[in-house]
Amino acid sequence: MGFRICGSDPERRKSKEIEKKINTWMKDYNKVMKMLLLGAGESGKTTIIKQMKILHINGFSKEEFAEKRCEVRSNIFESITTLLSQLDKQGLQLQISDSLIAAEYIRNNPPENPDDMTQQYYTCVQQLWRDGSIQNVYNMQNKYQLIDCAKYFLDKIDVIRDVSYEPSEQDILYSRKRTTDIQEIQFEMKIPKKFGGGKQLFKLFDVGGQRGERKKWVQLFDGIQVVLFLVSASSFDMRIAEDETTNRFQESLELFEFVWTTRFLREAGTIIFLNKQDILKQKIIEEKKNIGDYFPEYQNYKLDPKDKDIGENEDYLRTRCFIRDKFMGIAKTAGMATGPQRVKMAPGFSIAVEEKPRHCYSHFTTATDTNNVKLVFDDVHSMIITRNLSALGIQ
Ligand SMILES: Nc1nc2c(ncn2[C@@H]2O[C@H](COP(=O)(O)OP(=O)(O)O)[C@@H](O)[C@H]2O)c(=O)[nH]1
Ligand SMILES: [Mg+2]
Repeated sequence: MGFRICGSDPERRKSKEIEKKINTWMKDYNKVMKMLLLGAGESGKTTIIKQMKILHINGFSKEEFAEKRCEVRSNIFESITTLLSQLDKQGLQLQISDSLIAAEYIRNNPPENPDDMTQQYYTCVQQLWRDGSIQNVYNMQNKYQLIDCAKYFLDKIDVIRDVSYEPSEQDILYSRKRTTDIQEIQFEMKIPKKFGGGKQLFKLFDVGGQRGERKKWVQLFDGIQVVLFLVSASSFDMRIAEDETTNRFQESLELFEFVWTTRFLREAGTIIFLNKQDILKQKIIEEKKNIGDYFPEYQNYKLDPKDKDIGENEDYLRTRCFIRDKFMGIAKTAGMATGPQRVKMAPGFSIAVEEKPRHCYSHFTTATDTNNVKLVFDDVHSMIITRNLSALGIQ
């Protein structure tokens, strides 16, 4: 990458200095960009890792396909057993007589291994999934914990029950397995020509999001340049799996406040992915859910004219912008009111340094949609480059 700046002597000296700065920066920049995915459980972190594998690495290996096949089948097992146990808890009864036999079979024959589910087991799952009461329980899912992909896989049983079933990329993106360790992937992205061309190396870290996993986060904070904070924007009417009383959206707001204010991540750029927009849209438009029932301040929230989008449902737009602004509100206030910070220069000698205002970026995302993630990630990449250049006073 080369920047040529011409002019008179003092200008030339200044431009030399800038060029030196750029070269130093480019050296670091060329090394590796360390990014960390953070967010509550089930917000979509691991799905982003999968998308990066599809977009920037050669997709999934044979072993991964086999592992995901097992994961998909285990998701079917988990979904149907959850729905059945909730049937009793919600005081409902199966509507079709064949369903009673199917329920008995499912209860008495749990597979030892998800890949060992018998054809009869699949037939019973299908029978139950057709039953109106199971559908009713499914529609009450904010009252208990059901994985987001339940419907996606239960609708696909005919394909998944086949002995030669191979999961598609879409199936892999929808499959759910709780992350309990730290995963790291490395990939390259082309630097757009307008920024000088070449390649940028990324390291992306994924962690478990549930409460018990969060103590492992801090060990990764050192040297992180960008935090991608994932929010499950559709979860405003749900409670967290850990204690079944805390609202998921509230939990996410509090977690963001911690991430935004921790001194270990002060130097990192922060980008919020307001994820699961597809589910949010469906909840608002088709299921007519109202975020105001959970967050009363929504009633007074006005959609800014710049956020209007012709052709898009206004209730959905208002809800997603309300969610965004709750996070932006934290970014604007939390951790910024501390005034000048004292920085220790030598024993007994410190100076006051005015804190730079930090900017938090956000995107509306659907992590299961590869095209959407590609566009968002290209944008994130350009933003990182521009941010770094502007920190050097060049843009
Ligand atoms: N429909 C839909 N499902 C999503 C989206 N993002 C993630 N999921 C699903 O939500 C579940 C949890 O996602 P995961 O990436 O494991 O969350 P993590 O706990 O933050 O790593 C998985 O079944 C994903 O397929 C999204 O934008 N839309
Ligand atoms: Mg995960």
